[in-house]
Amino acid sequence: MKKAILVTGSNGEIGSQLLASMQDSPITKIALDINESITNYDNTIYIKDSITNSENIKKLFNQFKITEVYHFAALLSQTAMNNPQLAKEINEEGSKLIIDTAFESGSINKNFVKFFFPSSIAVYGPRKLIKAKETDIIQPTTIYGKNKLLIERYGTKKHEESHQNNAGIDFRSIRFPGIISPYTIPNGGTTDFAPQMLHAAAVFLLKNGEEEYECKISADTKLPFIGIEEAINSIIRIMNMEDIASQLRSFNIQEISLTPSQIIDTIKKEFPNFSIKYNVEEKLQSVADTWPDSLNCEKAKKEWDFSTQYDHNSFFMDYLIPKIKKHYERN
Ligand code: AKB
Repeated sequence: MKKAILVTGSNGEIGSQLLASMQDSPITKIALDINESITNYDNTIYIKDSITNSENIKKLFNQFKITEVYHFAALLSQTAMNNPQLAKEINEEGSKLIIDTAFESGSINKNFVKFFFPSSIAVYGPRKLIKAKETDIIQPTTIYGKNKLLIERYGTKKHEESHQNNAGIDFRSIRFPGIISPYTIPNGGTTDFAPQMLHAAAVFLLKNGEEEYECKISADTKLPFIGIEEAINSIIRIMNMEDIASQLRSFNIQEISLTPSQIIDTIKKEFPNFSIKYNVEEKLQSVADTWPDSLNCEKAKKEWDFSTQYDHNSFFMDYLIPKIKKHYERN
């Protein structure tokens, strides 16, 4: 049976960047997404389907010896809030189906399928924590946060069962903060304001776009963020570890914590005529007020060598702004 890596949500912000990072690898990638593929890489089989299609998911694991799963298919926080039943189907039932099928495949083949699950800072709440630890009290207030916490716990339980049986899955997870990519503009998330502001400023300057961005989160709301490159590097690093001898399976990472006012102050250094107006939306603000303003990343540093390289200024001046300018000059 041919070895393969399964990437669900392969058209999404993280999935598409991970697939791009693997494009030169000779191993077969199976790129599964509900939408038509946006790329055409070698050694990649594109499948347009839902992760809830159990017959086809099981068929994939029977046709290929899937050694690694990167499971990104999900509804983000705001989309989940507006579609709670669909969020339960995709974020919970769909994720359990992928985990169970990987577990069965590993058990039959008497090996461990490495399983990556992107969790989120949404698992925290109801108070806004500072330097939140993985072991802090977590009572998520959003559908999305509850979905993510349930799958963290389910994956950890199947991981423990696998290691008792010496076959099944090796579950690894990162609690992602907001992600800022110079290449894509997310929607449906609570932290989207940060990348949206940056892209709006670049489009205003380079493509005669709107000179003002409407920010729906209050100016002083601090949240943790990470650049897409470090997010992908961290996924690769945690999955390349031969073993992670830790009962903890979901780890905090971040590069920087930012408020909308800090972002605009930094952006204006490069895009001086760009401005934002605040029109706070309660349903976004009420979520942001329950998510931590920063994360303690010591466990990730200790267990799988997570590291960061930027401070507030260099995150923008040395990384985001040069890359976003090149992105819009090219496109
Ligand atoms: C969201 O805002 O929903 C996501 C997340 C932090 O999980 N970006």
